[in-house]
Amino acid sequence: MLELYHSPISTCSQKVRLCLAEKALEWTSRPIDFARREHLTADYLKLNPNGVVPTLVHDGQPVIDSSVICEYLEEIAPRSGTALMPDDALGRATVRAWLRYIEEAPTAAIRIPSFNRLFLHGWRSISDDQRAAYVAATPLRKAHYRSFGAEGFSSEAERDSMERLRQTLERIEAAVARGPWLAGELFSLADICVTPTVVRMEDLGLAETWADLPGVQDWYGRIQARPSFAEAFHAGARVSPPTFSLTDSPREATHGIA
Ligand SMILES: N[C@@H](CCC(=O)N[C@@H](CS)C(=O)NCC(=O)O)C(=O)O
Repeated sequence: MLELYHSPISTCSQKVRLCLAEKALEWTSRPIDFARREHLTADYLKLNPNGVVPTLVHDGQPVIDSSVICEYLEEIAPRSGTALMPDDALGRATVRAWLRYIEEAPTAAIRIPSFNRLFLHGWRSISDDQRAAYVAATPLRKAHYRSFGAEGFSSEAERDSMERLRQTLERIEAAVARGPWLAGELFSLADICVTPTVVRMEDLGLAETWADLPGVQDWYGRIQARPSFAEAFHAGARVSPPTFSLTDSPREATHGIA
């Protein structure tokens, strides 16, 4: 039995939902409501001490970290649905190198424009004490929320993020020219794990970043045409800034953390 603790708009959750759909695996949804701080309860922290989503629970055993979960799903069900890892060691190393890069560069970078454009209003509308309480409660993201502050991330941080996101797109462009997928002939976990970042860029109005990259456009079109895309990005999983109006209550306004 597979259970996924996740949130619709969380990019890390979207990676795992794409993977589950490609692997054609049955799973039970355990939605986590950030606004209710369900990711920071004692019970959830027992499953995931980092206080983040997603968490997969397989026959009662938790598996954390989205890329690790994706590799795990491929390992437990190699012959179910789409094969997402190459057969040869070099091919698998290529995919894993992409996964490390995706975590270090685009997945971290997209948080800056996401937070500034989607969550700043909500974060600002709560009191200093409430913000401090959140920082105290989050096991993994204290520094992140401290630098978010009440003013959001700086323009330098935005610039650095856009530089890393552009680099990612240029690497995709180069890879799919040889491809047709990131790691070669096989659609793999590398394609899956970078997709939510590209979707989020589009949702934030940043699609111009790949206007001069035809290979990225073609690759993204092929990804969107896969049935897994509609499953993972179901209704309510896409965002459009501003997500929250000025009349939202702080509770609603802090709903999405992704
Ligand atoms: N390395 C983790 C990161 C997970 C992560 O950052 N999740 C975000 C949503 S995409 C989260 O739960 N954030 C909670 C918070 O910011 O307090 C993974 O890939 O699973």
